[in-house]
Amino acid sequence: MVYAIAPLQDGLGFGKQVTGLAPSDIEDEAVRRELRHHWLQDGLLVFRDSEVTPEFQIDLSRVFGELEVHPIPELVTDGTPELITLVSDQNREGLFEIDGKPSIAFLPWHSDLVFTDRINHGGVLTAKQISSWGGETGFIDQVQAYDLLPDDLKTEIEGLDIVYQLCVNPGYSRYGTRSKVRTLRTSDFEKSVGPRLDTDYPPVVHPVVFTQPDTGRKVLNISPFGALHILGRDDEAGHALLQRLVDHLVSCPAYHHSWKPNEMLAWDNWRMAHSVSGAAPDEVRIMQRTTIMGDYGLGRKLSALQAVA
Ligand SMILES: O=C(O)CCC(=O)C(=O)O
Ligand SMILES: [Fe+2]
Repeated sequence: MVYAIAPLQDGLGFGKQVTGLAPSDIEDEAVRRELRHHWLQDGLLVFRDSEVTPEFQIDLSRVFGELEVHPIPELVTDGTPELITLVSDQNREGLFEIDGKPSIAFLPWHSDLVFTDRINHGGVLTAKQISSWGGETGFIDQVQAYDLLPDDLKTEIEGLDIVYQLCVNPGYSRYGTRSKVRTLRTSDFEKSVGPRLDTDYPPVVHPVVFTQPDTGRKVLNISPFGALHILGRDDEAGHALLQRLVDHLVSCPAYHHSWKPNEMLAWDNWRMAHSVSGAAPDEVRIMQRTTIMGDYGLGRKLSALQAVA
């Protein structure tokens, strides 16, 4: 079977689906170039009807760049450091009530590694165990979000930065979600990582707007989950502005991926905000992801800025 590339969804404005890609296809440099082109141009690639194995997932990830080991050791997979494993299991990980409904897996809109000063360029995600309901992975295009901003906001946010810190519970993030989140069971992740947040994951700063090096397009570079405040504007007006930007971002066109077997998702993390909807609490959902290295060069540690000031 020859693989095929098509738009992901009519009228969406981002994303491609790639059907029937085989491991042998990515030995060809022309295929690798084509995939890289769409990854950068379209932001999100949905691979369907591929024979998914960890080896193929890792080899496919290397089409887009070198891989790095994720900076949170709790997530790194034993024996396969190229992969993180994200387990949602109410007996080990968090159980939440989202707007009154018990759920696992819920993750607010975010960019990966925004809590470090070097945001990775992307990831390739697979589902090891799928939920019978929920657990959809959502995507919003931040290039489109920038283009859709009113002109006055485009002017107002030029040159602004946002302070971020790793957030270990969706209910703690001021800008994570408008849903009402109640923790029914504290996750093992929160218990393990929470106490060493300030030592291992101190606050960092990223610009609100960044220009994609490969295309010259501007990106509304906001990760609601983990955002603390606009740098130097931790006041009512600053929070109102950030809330307005977050409200705009999450109202932009979104794609919600409902997982089936033999699928992989690849996204450009410098441009695609993503989220996970709450899933069936009495089941176990397991995902695995690679972390594709890169540095857009604009992140800084807050302590470094304060030392200069
Ligand atoms: O579990 C998912 O569907 C996505 C989790 C996520 O945010 C990620 O892999 O970066
Ligand atoms: Fe993520």
